[in-house]
Amino acid sequence: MNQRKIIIDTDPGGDDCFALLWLMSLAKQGWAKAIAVTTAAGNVGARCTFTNASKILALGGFDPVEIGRASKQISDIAGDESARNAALDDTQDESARDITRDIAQDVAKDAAHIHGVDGIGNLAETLPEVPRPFDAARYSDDIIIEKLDAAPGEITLVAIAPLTNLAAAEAKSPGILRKAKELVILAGAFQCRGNIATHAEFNIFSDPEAAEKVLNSRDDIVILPLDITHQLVFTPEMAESIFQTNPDSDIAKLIVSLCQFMTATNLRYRDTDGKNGFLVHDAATLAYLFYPETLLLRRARVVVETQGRYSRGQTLFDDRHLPKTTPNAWVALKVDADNLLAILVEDLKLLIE
Ligand SMILES: [Ca+2]
Repeated sequence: MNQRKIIIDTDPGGDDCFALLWLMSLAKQGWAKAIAVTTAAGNVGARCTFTNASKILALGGFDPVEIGRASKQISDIAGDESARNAALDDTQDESARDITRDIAQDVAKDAAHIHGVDGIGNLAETLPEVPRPFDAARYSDDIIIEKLDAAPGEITLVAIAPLTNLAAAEAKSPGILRKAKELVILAGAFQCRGNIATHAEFNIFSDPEAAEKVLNSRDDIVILPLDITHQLVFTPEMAESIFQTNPDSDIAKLIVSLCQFMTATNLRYRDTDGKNGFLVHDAATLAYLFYPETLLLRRARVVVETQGRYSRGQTLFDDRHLPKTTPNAWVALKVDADNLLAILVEDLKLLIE
């Protein structure tokens, strides 16, 4: 069997957890091999995303996989305790006034209002402690550089977080991202509303300069944008059907509880157009790699706005009818959401049975 080798760059994050669980299922089935998990600050601070990734991997028995911590310049800012405490203060107050303020504000420092203060629905404390110290972990950019250098053209890099680590790797080692077999990213909003600013998607908005650097790194980047992930509503019924496969499984219990939490916040923030469920954005990257029949993509020159007062973080197509020598991406604009979600459910059942 031809196993696809994967480094996944992630900021767990409720939907990140579902992507990690899906990856572990595909690995268990023999289709994928996790080379490393590199964490970034994003949905919550660097320490939380690192700890969450550690706990999720341990649940699936993937303890030996190396996990990187957010590259230095970000962990110094977003991972510090005062930032985390500030997020805690914000999200514990659920008054209507604060919710309205959060929805209306142009700039959010993280996405704890969607994912919980700890990033995974306030469930981190219910998961077993993992003896993997944050301070002893290598930085994510260093891991990306080492792994891609050691096996050029062999490893698929999947990025489902702000692109800080990838940009840091490219800055330290120019050309390194071209050594990935493929670069698949969850990013952008093209012909739909944004989810953090009017036209910006969270991962791009969190670090537009990093996104720009990554978009300029190669000419075949695969982008899964909000345009298709807005349709990926994972429902409590789906979680329940997975749970029934093996009610004793800790992963099954996590899936139900996390789905319950994420569904509540997604409804509160009107992310699902009123549908009862939550958006499993990050899972779309694995659908592209392992079930490409669920997606339609177009070739494009994609640019990112790094300056605008209202449009910072917006991704745009250059659709002028002028000769282009520099298309840089394939962008998914259509998805067979029913089938993608059904496949995800069945694969998660295989993980826990
Ligand atoms: Ca993510």
